[in-house]
Amino acid sequence: MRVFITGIDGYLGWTLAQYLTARGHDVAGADTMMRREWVAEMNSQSAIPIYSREERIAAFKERYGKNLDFRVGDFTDYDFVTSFFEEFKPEAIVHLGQMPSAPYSMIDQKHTVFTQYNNVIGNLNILYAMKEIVPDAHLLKLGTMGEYGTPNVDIPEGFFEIEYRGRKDYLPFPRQAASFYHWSKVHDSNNTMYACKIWGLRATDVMQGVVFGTRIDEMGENPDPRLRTRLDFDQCFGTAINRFCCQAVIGHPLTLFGAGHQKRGFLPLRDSMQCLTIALENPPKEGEYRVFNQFEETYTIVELADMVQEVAGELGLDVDIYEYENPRHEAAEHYYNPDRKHLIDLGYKPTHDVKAEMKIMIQDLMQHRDRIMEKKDILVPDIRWDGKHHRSTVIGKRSERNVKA
Ligand code: USQ
Repeated sequence: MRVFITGIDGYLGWTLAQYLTARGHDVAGADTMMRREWVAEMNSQSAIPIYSREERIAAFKERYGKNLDFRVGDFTDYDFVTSFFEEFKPEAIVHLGQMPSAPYSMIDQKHTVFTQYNNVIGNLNILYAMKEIVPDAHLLKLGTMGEYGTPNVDIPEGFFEIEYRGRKDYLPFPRQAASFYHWSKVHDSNNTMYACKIWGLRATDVMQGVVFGTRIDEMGENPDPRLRTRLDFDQCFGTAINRFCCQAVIGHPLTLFGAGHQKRGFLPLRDSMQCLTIALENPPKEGEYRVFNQFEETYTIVELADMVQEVAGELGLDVDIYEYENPRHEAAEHYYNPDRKHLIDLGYKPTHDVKAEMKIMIQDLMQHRDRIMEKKDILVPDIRWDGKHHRSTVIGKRSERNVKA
């Protein structure tokens, strides 16, 4: 299948290009290369060194024997999108090329507007380009579990049956996002659903949980460093487990926001690749807009911090867990029970061994301890949802209350 990946230089995109090529798909892609700049703006760097576009393309050719058409371009530039589609004629588009950070979107007016413009307009351009050039292609759009927020009822996969004043309907489940970034994804979901309805496009909207991990088997046992994907640990682009593993490697206390009772869906990088591929290889029907919730399991943040502490301990790393003042506006205690049936029905086999994955990560990261150490001062967050930015203070060591939680 000819698969076009937007965001091919990113954490997921660079990995997916390899995963799909190893399975015999024909991949091309584009990237603004802006992720590299955003992380530099955070005064940070990827813990795993990443190489230039040219070096990545050369390593790709050596390992997979294929010339990768990987271009630099902006998806808010409609001419760029249409000219690439005209040439490559994708059968599927995996849209990963967006600004992915909740804290980054909450910095100030400029960052909020940039996030929503970049994400919403880029997605609209892709929808229009599909309609004009490849109307039968399948859009696999990366959404987020964060679109739903944390309602006090079970979370279905996109839609639910509702009875109201004696009448029934099958409607989109309410979205209650918790950052302007997450709202940008909600806007994308609405636009994508509508485009399928009026133009007969086919799309899968993936509500993905928080991804963690440093590698996939396809990269090889001792991967060529040019094939490795990035791994961020700053407050904006590092996600919870990835940050905790980096913190453990340098002996920095794990940064629980609040007591860490927030519950989220998580999945290893290899599961994310498996799920996206299952969705690609089982496309929706013409005009169908479907929603998949994509995660391995739900955990509280403190459960994850405990696991990282335990695994780090087995590797001889002594690490504390601290509670910090939560810079975000999010529910500290809440019900959380999302479905994830669609992907399982199509054959998704969750990895389940989260600790084994953490162990691989920590071992990988131990080789790059110096790169994390160099940036240790940026680990504690200072971007706050109320706009009154200041570095979060320590509330105390992981509390007794948590041990019983
Ligand atoms: N958290 C901590 N300590 C940290 C970092 C995070 O306690 O050092 C907590 C946060 O308060 C939050 C939870 O961990 O409750 C998850 O935070 P995160 O930064 O790992 O993830 P999030 O901001 O939700 O965003 C990430 C990705 C985003 C994706 C989303 C999926 O950056 O692109 O959409 O995960 S989900 O969370 O399901 O919406």
